[in-house]
Amino acid sequence: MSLKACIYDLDGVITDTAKYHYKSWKWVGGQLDYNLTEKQNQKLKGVGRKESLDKILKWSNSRISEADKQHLLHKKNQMYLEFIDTMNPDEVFEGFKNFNALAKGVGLKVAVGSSSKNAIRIIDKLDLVLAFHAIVDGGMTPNSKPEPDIFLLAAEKLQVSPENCLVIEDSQAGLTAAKKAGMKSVLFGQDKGLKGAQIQINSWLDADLEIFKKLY
Ligand code: B16
Ligand code: MG
Repeated sequence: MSLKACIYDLDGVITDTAKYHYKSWKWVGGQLDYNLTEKQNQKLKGVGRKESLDKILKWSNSRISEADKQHLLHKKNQMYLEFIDTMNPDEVFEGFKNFNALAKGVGLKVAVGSSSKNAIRIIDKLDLVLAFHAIVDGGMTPNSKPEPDIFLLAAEKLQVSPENCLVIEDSQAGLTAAKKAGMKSVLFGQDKGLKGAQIQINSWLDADLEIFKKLY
């Protein structure tokens, strides 16, 4: 078996949008008279928008109508997009572009597999639209992470078998999705206690293609 493709998560792996999600979800919490903590926000990483609101409603013991849910989701996204529209290419994590160029240079396919329905807008703000062979976002599959749909569609678009794909992820939802897709994974970032990855790297400056290849 050999490594043929890298599938990158977006939020938390290519750039940091968690801080923008947090500010927007915190506003939603406020509407429910609930103080959402940063620790709870961590648990929303990689989780789809609707599913994230469901978690906040549960944590806050809130019961609201379907119409109010839709209203909060709409407002949250409007607020989030205002932050996204201020983003620029300097917000790409250091070392990512080098790693991606190296991977493509040795013939690997590369894709983004994100739960975010705003993924293409973010990738455009980062000026990375042409950096990938495929982009799969949360609007393209019936199920979001932790289900495997997003990564399986990315592999299909790349025409690479799942067992030859390596997922780079920062969230438990994403690592679980990779495992369910039959793909190996790298945990990106400094979080401890997440399960399912073969190895962990702190940043793109630690990413070593030779070590990734040895996983196969
Ligand atoms: P949106 P990823 C995920 O993106 C985020 O980590 C998660 O916090 C967010 O709720 C989800 O996208 C949905 O995002 O509201 O923009 O559709 O990490 O899978 O790239
Ligand atoms: Mg992520």
